[in-house]
Order: sequence, then C-alpha cells, then structure tokens
Amino acid sequence: MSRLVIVSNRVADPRKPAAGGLAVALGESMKKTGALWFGWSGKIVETAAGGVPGEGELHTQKAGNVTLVTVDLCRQDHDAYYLGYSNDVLWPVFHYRLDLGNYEPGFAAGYRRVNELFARKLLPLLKPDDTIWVHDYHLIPLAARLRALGCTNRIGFFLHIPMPPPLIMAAIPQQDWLMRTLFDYDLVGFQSEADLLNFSHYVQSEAQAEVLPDGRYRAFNRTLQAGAFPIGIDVDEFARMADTREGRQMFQRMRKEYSRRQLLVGVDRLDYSKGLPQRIRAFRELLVRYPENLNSATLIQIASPSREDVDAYADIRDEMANLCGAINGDFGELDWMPIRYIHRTVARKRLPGLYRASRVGLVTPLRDGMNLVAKEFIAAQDPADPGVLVLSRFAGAAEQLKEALLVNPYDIERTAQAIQQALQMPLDERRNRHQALLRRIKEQDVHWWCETFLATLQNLEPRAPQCNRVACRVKPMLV
Ligand code: GDG
Repeated sequence: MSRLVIVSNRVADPRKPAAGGLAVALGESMKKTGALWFGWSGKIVETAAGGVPGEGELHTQKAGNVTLVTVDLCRQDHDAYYLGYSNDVLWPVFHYRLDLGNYEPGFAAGYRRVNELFARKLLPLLKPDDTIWVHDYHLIPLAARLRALGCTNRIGFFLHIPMPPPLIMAAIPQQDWLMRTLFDYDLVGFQSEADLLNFSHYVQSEAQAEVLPDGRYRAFNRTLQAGAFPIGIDVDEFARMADTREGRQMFQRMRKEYSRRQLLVGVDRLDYSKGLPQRIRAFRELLVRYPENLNSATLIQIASPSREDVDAYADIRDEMANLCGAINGDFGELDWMPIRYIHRTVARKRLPGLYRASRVGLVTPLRDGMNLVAKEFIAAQDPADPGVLVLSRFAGAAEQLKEALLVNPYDIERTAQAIQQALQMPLDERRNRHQALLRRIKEQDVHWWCETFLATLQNLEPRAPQCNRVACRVKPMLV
C-alpha cells in the first residue's frame, strides 16, 4: 500500500485527542502505512533572513510513524495568502457572501506564491508511489504547481466548504484559473450532492467540460473524477467521551443547574456563515410568540473566537454582544437569564455533557459545507430521552439528516415555530427521529469518509508524466 501524504493549511499531532476528529481519523489511515503531513507551521517570520516572500524555513517532527513537516511564512505571504485570499475572498464567496469579499489584486499573488512555496518544499520529500491528499480552499492550485514541477503521483482534493453556483463563483476575478487548476487533481471531493452539482454546472457552462461516465469530467485536456463524500464524526469516540467521568459530571451539573428550565444549545466558531444573529432573533421571537417559555427556555450559545484579524469577524462579535445583551435586558429576571452567551473556546471534553443535557440543539448556518456540531449533538444524546436537532437546510448536513427539524434560518418566525415544536415534541417522536439520525451518522462516520475517499483515489489509474521537470520549471504560472 502506498504511503499517504496529507497537505493542509495547518497540521496537528494525530496522537493528541485535542487535535480533533479529523486529525484522529486521518491519523488512523496514516498510522497504517506511515505518513507525511505537510502544512504551515503557524509561525510568521518578520526578519529579513526568513522574511522573504515565497520563502520559509522547514521544520520536521516525528509523531509516531507520522512525519509532520511544516513551513514558516513571512508576514507578507501570511497576510495575502491566509488573511487575504483564503479568508477574505474564497471563504466569503464560497459561502455565497459576495458582499463581504475583498478582491484586492495583491491577495491572489500571495496565494499563488504560498502554493508555489508548498509545492517546491514538498516535492523533494515525495516518493514515486505516494498518494497525496490535499485539503481545503487554501490549497486549490497546489496540484497544478506540483504537476508543473513534474509530480505524477495520484493527488486528491477535498473541499470542506460549500461549492457555490457558477454565477457566484464568477465574482472571483481569478475564477477561471482556480477552476482550471482543479483539473490537475485526479479526484475532487465535495461535502454534498448539491456542491457536486454546482461544480458540474460550472465546468460544463464555463469550461465546456465533457461529462464522462462514473463521475468523470474532461476539460483542459485532462480528466478528473468528482464525487460527494460527506464528512462524518467519530461517533464512537464522541459517545465514549460522553461516558467518561468528566463527561458525566458535566451532564449532571448542567441537569442540576437547569432542572427547572428547558435548555437549548448552540456551539459555533464565531463566523458570519453560522447564522448566529438570525438564531438569536429567532430565539427572541420564540419568547415573544410563545410566552410559556419565559422563565424557562435558556439558550447556552458558545461562540468560540475565530479569525479575529479579519474585519468582518469583528463586526459580528459586536452584533452578537449587542443582541444577546438586549434580550437579557428585555426579558431577564432576577433568577433567569434567557441567553448565556460565551465568547470563549470551551474544552472539548465538556461538549458531550452539554449537548446531552440540552433539549434542543440549534445548528442554523446561513451556509455550511457540512457542520459537524449537528452530528456531535446527535451522537451525544441519550437514546432513551434524546434532544431534538433544529438544523438549517443550508448546511451540507441537511442532505443526510432529514429527520432533524429543517429550517430556513432567514425566516425568523418559522424558525421560532420549529424551536417551539422541538421544545414540545413528545418522547416517542423524539426517539424515532433520533434513532434514524444516529443510524445515519454511524453509517457514514469519519472513518467511512476517509476510507471511501482514499479507496476511490487509489483505484484510479496513475497519470502519465505530462512534461519534464526542466521544461516545467520555467513555465510561468498563469493567473
Ligand atoms: C469546516 C466547514 C465542515 C466549536 N466551538 C468549540 C469547538 N468547536 C468545534 C465543534 C466542531 C468544530 O469545532 C466545528 O466544526 P464545523 O463543522 O461546525 O465547522 P467549521 O469549523 O466551519 O469547519 C464545515 C468542517 O470544516 C469539516 O469538514 O463541516 O462545514 O466550515 O467539532 O465541536 N470545540 C471546542 N470548543 C469550542 O468552543 N473544544
């Protein structure tokens, strides 16, 4: 079996549970064959020696039989590639927020430089039969840069965020270049069928791609395979975490503290894609329309700080603080606060108990690739007395989780109605819905996701060399 090489913006030690489900799942595949994980070190260098755009020092570290190799970025590259193009252009546009995109021309050049840097640093570390799996929107053109340097390995790409429809994509000034570079991958994976369809429409309408059998597309003289591979969570590990001493303690503390209340929970990175202000407004509407919830319904909203150096994130932070403060001011009593708003990161081991103690889980993004919180909420429930998931139809997870109460998060009134329905739902119905949801997240858990993607990639024919290294090295990168 060939060695696995993972490339992502950041790397994590797969032996540490704090690294999260993705690192653990990838870690299992990596441990089987030994692996290399390549990414940015997280370090920004300011000094002249390392602070040259497009250059960066390499660091190597062993984590069991996984080798972690990371590269530093200089301030200029970091700002243009990470803050700029990745998080101020691709993130908003791929989440359908053209209004929030900042299309500064210098960003694209930095993005191109860092992808080039990753390719140059990674290439000498590769073995001929390595399977390479590149993750997410930071690294779309990586395969193209590797191919230009002569790499013929199998390369797969997984997009963790949504794929927008062609006319949204068209707002990105470099959209044609970006999409063309996707054809240097052998396999491109999306979270949902809807994303795959958007991709298919784009390549047919904008690149005159030919649609071949078995999910293959031919354009730019190259063929790629594309598919939907909905990411899952490690359901068993999450259930185990709920059952540890700390997990149980957290659950009991919450149940005791809120014994006279109905608890609702939201857990999100504080990101404008997550629909947080709309959710808070729907909760306010619930209190107004269904006053029996006064003095009872309590929303714990965890909004962990995220990308605070991007402007749009500071705006949403202020908006949330104001909205939550106003609701507590208008409705709160001496012994009841409707919203507990926590703008901090909560330890992972406390999440299962919190989810399990909650009657309702609110997962209402305006747009989301998948949304793992929805799956974590289901995994943590007591099957004998489960809570109800209220889920946005615009989360990738909605394609799989049909037994949740699906809502349009822009429709404040009907979202409030759905929350009320969740709060009032009889035990039998809660159990039936939960059983179906749990089965679904177990069938397609994170191990299924990882194995299915890699098996599909490894079954593809390796591509023939397309150019020799010397010729390609001088080929300019077209943007
Ligand atoms: C991207 C895509 C896709 C959140 N707050 C805390 C905390 N979290 C954890 C959750 C969950 C994870 O972070 C968030 O995952 P999501 O899937 O909800 O969202 P993104 O971070 O936007 O992830 C998304 C995902 O990639 C995977 O492909 O599903 O669509 O946007 O695990 O529990 N964890 C801790 N404290 C917090 O305060 N410990």
